[in-house]
Amino acid sequence: MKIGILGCTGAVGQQMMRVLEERKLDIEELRLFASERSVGKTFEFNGKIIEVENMTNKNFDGLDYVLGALEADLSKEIAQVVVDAGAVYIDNSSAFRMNENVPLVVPEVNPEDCFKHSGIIANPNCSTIISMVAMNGINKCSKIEKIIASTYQAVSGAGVKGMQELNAQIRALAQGQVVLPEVFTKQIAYNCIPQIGSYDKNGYTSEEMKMQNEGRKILHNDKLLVNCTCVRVPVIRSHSISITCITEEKVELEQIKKSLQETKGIVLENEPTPLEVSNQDLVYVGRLRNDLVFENGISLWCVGDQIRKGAATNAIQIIEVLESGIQTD
Ligand code: 11C
Repeated sequence: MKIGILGCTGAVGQQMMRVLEERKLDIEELRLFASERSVGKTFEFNGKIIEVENMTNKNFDGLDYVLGALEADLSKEIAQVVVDAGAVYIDNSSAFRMNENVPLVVPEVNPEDCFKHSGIIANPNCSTIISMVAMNGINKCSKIEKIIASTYQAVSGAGVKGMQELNAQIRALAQGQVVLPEVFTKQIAYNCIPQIGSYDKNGYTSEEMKMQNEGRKILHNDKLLVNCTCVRVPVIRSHSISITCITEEKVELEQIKKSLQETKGIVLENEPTPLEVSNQDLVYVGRLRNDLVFENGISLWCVGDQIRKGAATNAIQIIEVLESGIQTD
């Protein structure tokens, strides 16, 4: 395979390189692309030194897959050029997620959708990926009708600059200095910020609405209702989500536990924390219990590494599904 990475210098782009190495994909050539200021930088991949190319030259000829780790507006500009060059474009941004002819895939949940692409496949939002891996185990027992979720999102969701801001604020505060927020709207060190994304007319943010809009597409359930509150927390790189889901029929907790244990990509552990779960590709599910308010409600806590399963690994698993050629539906 010949693979390209767009936005190779960012947190997700860098992680894509490492995951490609770890999962031992059969790669004949890897090409790295970034904006002009990174041209000429080098990175080691599988023991070889690769020089970063200028993305704006738009030379993608000969590539089989291009992984996009760009902001949505840049991704929109470049996607068609990638597709016209003959590559399948796997985009981590929100640019194409809700387009009808773009599959939105979590490989543990809806791998069959990968094969319905017309050149572009989208990676879902990171909290949505992690939540849907967990929801999949329950949805198999009885259709999930409603989800009430609160996210505890790491600063890695805002990229390298987000992680730098948290570390810099902790250091500055330890020295008694005043800190001014740049990446986040308020001080993130020793704090929680109940806003991620821009506000919609309904009072929810763009990030919160992704859980419903993208969740409907991934679970193939247009009627799914989601009430989500997204919160930025001073954690470096794994997102946690507290979820109550309401199923069509009453399902015994033991049956749900068994289904989660048998579901791909999940580890059941009572109190998983973001620190413990970081640097892994699995979604940890804990605090599984019957909800006290809704008769068919199940409550749980799930955690996953945002840069890996919430972004880079998910995109590379999509390549693995396409290469396996196995359509499960
Ligand atoms: C965050 N989840 O933690 C966001 C970043 O939909 O791809 C990724 C936004 C997205 O800030």
